[in-house]
Amino acid sequence: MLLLHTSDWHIGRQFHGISLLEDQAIVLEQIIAIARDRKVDAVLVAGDIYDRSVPPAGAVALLDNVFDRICSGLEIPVILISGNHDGPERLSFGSRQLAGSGLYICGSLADTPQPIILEDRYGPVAFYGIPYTDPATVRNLFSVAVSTHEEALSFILSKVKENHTSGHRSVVLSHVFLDGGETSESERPLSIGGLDQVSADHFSFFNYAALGHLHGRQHKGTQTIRYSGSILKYSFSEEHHQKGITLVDMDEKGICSLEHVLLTPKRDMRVLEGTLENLLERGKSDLYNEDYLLIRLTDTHAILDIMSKLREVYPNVLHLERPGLMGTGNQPSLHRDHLKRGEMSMFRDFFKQISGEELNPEQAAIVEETMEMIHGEEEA
Ligand SMILES: [Mn+2]
Repeated sequence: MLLLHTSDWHIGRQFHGISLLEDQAIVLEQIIAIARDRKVDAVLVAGDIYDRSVPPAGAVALLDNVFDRICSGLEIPVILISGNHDGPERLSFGSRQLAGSGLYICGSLADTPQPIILEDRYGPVAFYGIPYTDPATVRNLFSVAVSTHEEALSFILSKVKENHTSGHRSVVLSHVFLDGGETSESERPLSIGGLDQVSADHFSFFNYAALGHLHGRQHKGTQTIRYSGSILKYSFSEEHHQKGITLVDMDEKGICSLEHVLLTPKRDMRVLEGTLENLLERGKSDLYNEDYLLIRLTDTHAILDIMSKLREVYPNVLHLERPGLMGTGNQPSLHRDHLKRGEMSMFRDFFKQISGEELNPEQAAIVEETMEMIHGEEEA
């Protein structure tokens, strides 16, 4: 049986005020093509389908189209669980009806986890979709004393294991933070205070664990306890990630061989560093000038209207850092005296850019006097 494992779609996400819907549609189109070309038997989406519990209309329309193309168009079943960004009840709408047409939505936690059974030529494979849940929900639903994610997961999986028909191959979908997992800046913590991590050992019962939550592709414990990673970079900290999906080929005995297939975004996310002059020059011949950029400007003097200058060559500059601004290299100091020393030279730069001339001694004296007056008032 060939499975396509993906997670963390975050459809409808905004990044620095820009909608990523078009970028998401492009990589989802690639996922549909992989499912078709590789003739996969099921598509597994391990949570964070949407970016918010109440997603924008465009995000719902995109997801509806993607599932229609996979389930009806290609006749490939889809199994998905909710993540910590999803609203479980809304995501579950119509799920009992949809299961009949091959769209299996595990949105809310059920009291008895029932497997979804898919068959290949060797027999049945049991899929267990565990929607994201917090300890309080498990405590209330089952009247059981659990206070950490570890205890909650352990309890739920013990029920799964009780219900499992021995001899059946099995796959679990779960949206969790595994102990020692590598994080990025785009995951929202599952809880405050560090009681959100769970041990990878819980999943060794299954032939494959399709995990979601961490946005970097990785595995823990064994190769088959695995995060596929998100479909796009959702923070500049993921600059060096290679986003894609994982193909899982499961044999008669449940042994899995894995393959990572890369997705190609329309616009990549990159960090560029240099002086303004240098970057403007580079931008002219940069084939990927529409990428989403964080720019770290190393110039040490004040420059007017940097963003619009940069956007003439790099239209999607989203964030600007100026580590060299205060003349302290990479460590901008916010010390008050330092700021005072720096602001006179900043003013000289500013004046020169506006008037085209150097500040003369009389003008400089007026500016210095004014600044002292301002700081005197601040300190009074
Ligand atoms: Mn996520």
